[in-house]
Amino acid sequence: MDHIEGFPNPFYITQPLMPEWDELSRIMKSVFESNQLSNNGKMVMELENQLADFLGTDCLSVFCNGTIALQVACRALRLSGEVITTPFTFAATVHALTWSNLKPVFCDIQEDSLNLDPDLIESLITEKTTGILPVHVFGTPCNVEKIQQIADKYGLKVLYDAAHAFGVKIKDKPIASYGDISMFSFHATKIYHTIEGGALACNNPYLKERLDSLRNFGINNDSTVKEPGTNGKLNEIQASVGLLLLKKVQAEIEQRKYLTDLYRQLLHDLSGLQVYQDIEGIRHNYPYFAVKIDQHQFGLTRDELHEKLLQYNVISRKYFYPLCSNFQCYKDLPSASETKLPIANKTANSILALPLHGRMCESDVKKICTIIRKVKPK
Ligand code: T4K
Repeated sequence: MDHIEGFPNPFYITQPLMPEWDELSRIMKSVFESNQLSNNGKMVMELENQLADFLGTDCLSVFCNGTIALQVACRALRLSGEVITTPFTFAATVHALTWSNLKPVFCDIQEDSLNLDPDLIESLITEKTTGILPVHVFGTPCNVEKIQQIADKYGLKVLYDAAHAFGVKIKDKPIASYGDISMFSFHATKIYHTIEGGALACNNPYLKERLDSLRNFGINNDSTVKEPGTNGKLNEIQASVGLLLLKKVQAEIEQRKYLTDLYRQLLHDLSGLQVYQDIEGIRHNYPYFAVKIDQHQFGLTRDELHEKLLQYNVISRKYFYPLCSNFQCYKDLPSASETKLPIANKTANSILALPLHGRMCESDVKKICTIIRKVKPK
């Protein structure tokens, strides 16, 4: 193969979706002129309405980030004791349980969906279990029906970490309609963002009232503080960025779909590199382009491919490595042992996320694929 130049500058896994400058300055001006910068102002209220509409949920509360939102959800659902979750996720999922004085119980994942394996949940339920915290990893929906059946059978709450699943639908049904609460992250690295931010979606107005109170120090009104809340509020500036970006997110998803299809087309014949296809009946949102490396067939380990790509300025990411169950703070939990989590351990060593965002163009994907072909041993 001919010599191929790397990218002149680091080519990152993502670049944030950006508002138009003139629109941004107009909206900022109106916020500053209003003198209301935080505490559930006009922009936050408007954003909540528009997001509830977009995500197809009855009730939605925005937060300063997804991690605090998860912690508030744990408290609002009155979770206690043990909560079953996946080790193949970002640290925040499991840490939110620990910060809520809950014991995470790790459950292995499915090889195809990369999500918590519902067939293994029942064997992990004890008299201390009060909830399940599954993650729609890379936006692929969990087996929501099966998870709900188990939750109903044992009287457990289901709190979905839908950080990656903004706008995903299962047979036209919004992802937020499953479980008791779904958490979305609006961090700058997500397909839709408010710089930092997050939301909790539910279909119960009483629960929303409690979420709103908990994110505002537990204050109910001028003379009543019902319970120890926290400060989880989003401010007016970030909410207005969110309003502007909501108008752009559909185009972002479409461009990502186009680039994802191109990646699939250009990489599908490479032995030892597995691309993931769309699932019938699912409206995907393309938050990441993850590939799975079989080192024997590909000729390089996932880590070696990651290193080789760096030489060409392609900054791929080993999401989610290390596995949460192997963190220093969790590795001694009985459920964290490697023998109990064989698929998750194998997966964490073989998945690589390649750059994907709406500002990339066709030639970027072609170049990354050419580089991958070049570094793969013959
Ligand atoms: N649950 C799940 C399943 C999650 O994935 C996350 C967050 C959460 C819960 C918690 O939600 P939040 O509390 O964060 O709302 C990033 C994000 O910080 C994190 O939000 C996200 N998941 C996680 C998967 O990824 P890093 O450490 O990988 O990000 P970082 O700073 O390395 O950024 C990745 C690349 O993006 C950079 O190399 C360059 C680019 N970038 C990043 C930022 C922040 C930009 O171009 N501009 C930017 O402003 O964690």
